[in-house]
Amino acid sequence: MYYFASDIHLGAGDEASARSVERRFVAWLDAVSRDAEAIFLVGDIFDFWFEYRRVVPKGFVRTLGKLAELTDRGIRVVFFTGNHDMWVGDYLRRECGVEIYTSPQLLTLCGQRVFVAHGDNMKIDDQPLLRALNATFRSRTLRWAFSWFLHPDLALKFGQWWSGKSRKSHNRADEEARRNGTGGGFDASLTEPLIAYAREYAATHAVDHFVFGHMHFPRDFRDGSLHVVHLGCWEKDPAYAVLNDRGELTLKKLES
Ligand SMILES: [Mn+2]
Repeated sequence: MYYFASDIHLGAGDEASARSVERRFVAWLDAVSRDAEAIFLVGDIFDFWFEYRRVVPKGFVRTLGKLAELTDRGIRVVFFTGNHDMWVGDYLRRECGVEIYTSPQLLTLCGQRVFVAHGDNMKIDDQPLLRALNATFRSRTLRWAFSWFLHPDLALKFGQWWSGKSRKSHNRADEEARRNGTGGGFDASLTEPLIAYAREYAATHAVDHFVFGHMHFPRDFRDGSLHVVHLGCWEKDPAYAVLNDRGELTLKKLES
């Protein structure tokens, strides 16, 4: 069996809620490890991660320990970077044994062609500000400057503030929209650009399933031969996907 989860946003919110999300995630890792050949973590596992050559962020010990235990047992853990944790270095690979991808991948699993991507930086041609921000955050020079000239406490403080700010503004938009009865800020329409991306990609490539994170809205979309699964955000709508030996990919919600 192959499992997929994204947007755990470990470390987000106050200490108590961050800890409860982490416990839940670790319990899930434990549960699926019984029959998992591989576990795919599809981005934004950490709400903020920035790694120096010899310094990593405090916290997350339950998660890191569990990941190390799983890979020691021979279970593959594949980590895709998201927009909140794109700045991983070699620590997770060396210490926890995870494989790291920084770009979308088309994989063959159980005889199925599965396209896996976090989903940020796709279909954003009409959003120049977001494109500029993405380019800035992906800049190697900036990352290098950050890690040589910025004290880790300051870098982490800035990063946590930035991550919290973007999450809060999303949540606020969501609440306002719900109050005004105009639907949620997080709703199915958010997933449309990635479905459009998948449709275009599938026109020129053989793909059986697409798996995306990022949109914080769990959705299992089928249209003819197009199958797109959007994973949920664990703070709000914890969900995961599983690919079984018959090649069927299913979205499952976690009971709260
Ligand atoms: Mn996210």
